[in-house]
Amino acid sequence: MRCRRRSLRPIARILVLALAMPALSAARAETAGSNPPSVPTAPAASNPPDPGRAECLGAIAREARERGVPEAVAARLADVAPDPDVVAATRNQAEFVKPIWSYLDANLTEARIEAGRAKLRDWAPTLAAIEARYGVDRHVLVAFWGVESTYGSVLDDPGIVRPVLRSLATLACSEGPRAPYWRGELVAALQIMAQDPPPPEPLTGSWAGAMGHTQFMPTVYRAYAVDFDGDGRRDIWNSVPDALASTANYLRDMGWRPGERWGSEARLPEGFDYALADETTERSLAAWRALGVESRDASTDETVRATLIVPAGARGPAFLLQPNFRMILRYNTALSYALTVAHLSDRLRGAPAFARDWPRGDAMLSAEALKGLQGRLAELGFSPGAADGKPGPRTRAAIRAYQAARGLTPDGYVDAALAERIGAVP
Ligand SMILES: [Ca+2]
Repeated sequence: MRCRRRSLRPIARILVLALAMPALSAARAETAGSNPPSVPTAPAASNPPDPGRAECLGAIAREARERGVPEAVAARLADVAPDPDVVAATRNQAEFVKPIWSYLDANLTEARIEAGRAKLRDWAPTLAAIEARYGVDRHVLVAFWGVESTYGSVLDDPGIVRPVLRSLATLACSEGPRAPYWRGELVAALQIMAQDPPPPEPLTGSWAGAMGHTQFMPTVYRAYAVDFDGDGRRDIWNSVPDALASTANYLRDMGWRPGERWGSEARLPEGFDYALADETTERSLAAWRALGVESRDASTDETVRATLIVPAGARGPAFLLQPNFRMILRYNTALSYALTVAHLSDRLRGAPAFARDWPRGDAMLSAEALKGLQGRLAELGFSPGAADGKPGPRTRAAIRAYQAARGLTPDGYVDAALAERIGAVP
C-alpha cells in the first residue's frame, strides 16, 4: 500500500506540494532545522464568507458520512476557519536548492545524538519488545523519532502543533494541485475522530496534518498505528510505545529486512570510475569490493546487494545503499531526509561521523538557474527530464552524460561552476 505522511518540522516548505511527492512525505520538503522553523505568521484575519469553501467542506463532510463518519463529527467541518499560517507555509518556497549537507548538519546535532542515546537507555525494554515483534532495529526507530519530532519535544510547542482538522481543511479546499490528496487525508482525520475509543482532543499535528511522535498522516495512522502499550488506544500523541511500534509496523509492512542495515558510507579507490556510481545499478557488496569500493561497515554480509551514490559528487562522501534504505525513503522521499535518519541511527549505535566531508564551499544553483541548466542540457541533446528546477535522477543522469562527453568526472553533481561551464547562468 502506498501511503503518505509527513513531518512536523519541515513545516516550512511545502514546495513539495507542487511535486508528485509519493510515499509518506507528501508534504515534507528538503529543508528543516534541528529546531523547527517557525511557521510564518499572518495577522489574524476575519474570514469573510466564502461560498466556494463552504461548498468544498460540504462535499468533504458528505464523503466522510458516506464512509461511516457520524453526522455530529462530520458537521464539525462546517465551523472550521482557514488557517492563515498554513496558507503562508504552502507559499514559502525555497529560492535556492539547499545543499544536502545543510539538512544533515541541521538535523544531526550532538544534542540530538546525545538525546537519542538517552532515549535508547530510557526505553530499552520497550524497544527490545518492538524489535522482537517487528524486526526493525531500535536505532532506526529512535532516529525516526528524533528527526520527526525531536523525540516528541516539539509536540508541546503550540507554535508548531495545531489542530489537524483546520490544517487539512485549509489545504483540502485550497487551489493547489494536491488538494485531492489533502481531501483524502481530511476524510481520514474525520474517521479517526469518529473511532472508538476516540483519539485525544483536539486531534493535533503539523501544519500539514502529520501527527504524533513519529508524524503519521491520517491515512497512515488508520492503516498502521498500533496499540503497543495495551491500553486499548492507538495513541501516537502520548504513548511512546504506540508511536515507535506504529513506525516499526509501517516499516515492516513496507518490506524492512530484519537484521540488515540501511547501508554504509563507502571508500572509493584512487582513479575510481564515477560512471559506476549511477544510483541504480545493484551489485553485491562482494562485487563492489572487486571494483575497489569498500563498505566502511565491516559487519555487513557481502552477499547483500547495494547501489552506489555520490550525492555531492566526487569531492563528497559516497554511500552504498542496501534495500532497507528504500524503506526509509518510504517515510519521506527526500534523500537528505533518508540519509539523516540512516546516519543518525548509526551515530546512536556509536558509529563515528562520516569519514569524508562534504564540499561545503560549493555554490548551489537557484531553482530558476537549475531550470535554465535543464533547458540548456536539453538543447545540447542530453535528456534532463522536465525543466522543473529540481535536480532529480534524470537531471543527474543527463549531467553525468554531459560530463562523460566532455571528459569531466561523470559524478552527476552540479554546482554553480559546472552550470556556468555548461552555458547556463548560475
Ligand atoms: Ca496504547
